[in-house]
Amino acid sequence: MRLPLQVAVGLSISAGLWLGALTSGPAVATEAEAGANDNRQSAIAESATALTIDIVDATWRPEGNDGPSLAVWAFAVAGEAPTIPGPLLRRRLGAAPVRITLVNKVKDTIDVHGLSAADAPMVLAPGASRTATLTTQRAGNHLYWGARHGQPFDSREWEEGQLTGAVVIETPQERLRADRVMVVTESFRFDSVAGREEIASQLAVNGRWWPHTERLEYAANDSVHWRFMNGATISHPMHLHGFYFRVSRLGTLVSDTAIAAARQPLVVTEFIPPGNTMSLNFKPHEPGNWVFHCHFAMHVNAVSSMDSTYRDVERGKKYTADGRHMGGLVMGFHVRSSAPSPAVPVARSMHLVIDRKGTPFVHGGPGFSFALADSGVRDLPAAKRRVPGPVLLLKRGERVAITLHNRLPRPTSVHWHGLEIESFPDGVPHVSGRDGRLLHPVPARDSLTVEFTPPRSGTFMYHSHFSEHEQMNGGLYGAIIVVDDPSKFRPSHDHVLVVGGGGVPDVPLGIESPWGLVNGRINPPPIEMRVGETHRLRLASIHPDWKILATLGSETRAWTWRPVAKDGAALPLALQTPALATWAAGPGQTADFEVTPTTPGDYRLLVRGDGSGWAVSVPVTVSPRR
Ligand SMILES: [Cu+2]
Repeated sequence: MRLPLQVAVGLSISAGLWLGALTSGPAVATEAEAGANDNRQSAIAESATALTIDIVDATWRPEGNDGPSLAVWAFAVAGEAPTIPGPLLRRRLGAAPVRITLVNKVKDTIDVHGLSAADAPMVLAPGASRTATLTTQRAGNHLYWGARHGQPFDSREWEEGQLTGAVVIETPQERLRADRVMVVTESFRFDSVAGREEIASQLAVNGRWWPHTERLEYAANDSVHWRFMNGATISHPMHLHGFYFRVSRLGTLVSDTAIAAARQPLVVTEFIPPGNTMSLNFKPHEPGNWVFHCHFAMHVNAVSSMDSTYRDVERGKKYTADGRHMGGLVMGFHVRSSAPSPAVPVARSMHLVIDRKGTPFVHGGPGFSFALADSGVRDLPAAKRRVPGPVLLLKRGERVAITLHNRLPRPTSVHWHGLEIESFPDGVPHVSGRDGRLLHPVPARDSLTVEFTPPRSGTFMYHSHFSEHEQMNGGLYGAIIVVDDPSKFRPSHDHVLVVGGGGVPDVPLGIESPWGLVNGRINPPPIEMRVGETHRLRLASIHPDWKILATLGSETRAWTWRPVAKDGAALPLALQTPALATWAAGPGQTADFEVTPTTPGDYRLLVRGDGSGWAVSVPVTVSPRR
């Protein structure tokens, strides 16, 4: 049996010191310490036409020298230390092809994919070497990866999870602008803990686990270009705080497609399946500290770490305010500016009480709730303490001060998801803020007032950004609707549907909640529509564990609707074309659709967690024309 987790004892190695000596000598090397690869430097020199890469046993410390030391396989440029992810293979479009020789120095037969134009992988028996030609005729991003012989990409488990590297073929235009390449990797297996099978996982971005990931630095209004590659066997809905981004390329393991500018929506979350890639661009106009992270709660907490101390905290659902409430698939960046934040007068004050849910969930168990109160702190009746939180109807351009009254016996924090606001109120404890003034969690039975001005009308969300797997499954989520004129908001024709968690599950670590709700219900009341009248559906996907699939229509036939907005921003006109009424979304995404029913009758909006076993059917009743 393999022992993937090895704790190094009495061995002190500087993370910056690469042990080149270990890679020379015998064909089967001793374990070398893998360095984190920040993907700034191509492993292929400009004039080179050949490169040799070894597959080696390695130890890896994604959480720095004090964190666990993991035994994995890794790629290494011959004569150098291995890196995680593997060496960046970056070339100019049309540059001379490169002969890549792979040498297998581990004891298993390894298939390597993604380096050769041939359909078949390079099969490397122990000690064997193979050569492929990396061509540069097509621009884009893709992964090269290794696996035990015969294993597909998404069955890779522990050792081979880190046999992953990026191939970038850049266009002349792309070459002129600085960009960053981020590669997500994961080692994965099942562990038996106290008789329960739980998932053991180590996630990383460029070889590091938050808070050890690199902090990027930008000036306000820099043009930011990232290439994001998902080398894990699981999907990641990647969410950017504070700013919209545009996706200019989307790729898979075998292809990459540029997206025309007219078809690039503004988004705050993009769902990236295993093996897929994207190029994204944005201009961070607002100074301060920000994060770009996966919106699956378990990918940003201790479930994604092999640090046993931290995992034990997660098992016990115990949280501290020491900043380790968040870990894993998170990149942080800082936007600097010498301009002070302008003081803007507050036009409206709101009081949001955070308390226990008034009644247990239908499926069992207690929860948490948001509720609006007229003023000040108060104990609200059970009937007001519901899930999801109330729709916060805000006016575009109007500064609002929201006082969070935390009545829970534990800290919390609230993120205003999708709103382009200042850093401090953004809600990430110990991170949000600027110039040394950092946001902290709202302590138990304490309060905090944040203020911001929503600059754009649309559909947004608010949710806990602290201990999210527990607090978001427990009910701390809701919708924000920003409109130009709140007096003209018509709930009769403007329907808000929030898909979220339905209770904190008692499941083994790494196992998703079995419950999902629409507007807090497993049996929501009907949406009333009328033939010939246009209704707007505002769908918000905020279940911390599940991608959702929604379909509007009859049992056998989906309607046609018109997508009008994504993540709160109006879609480009080229994308506002009638489409089959289906929506697939990871957590952290919203979408607005317009629909004009043509035939009276009983229909439904069916919402299910993809692969989850739960589904909620929202009845849709269409009355005849007035
Ligand atoms: Cu994720």
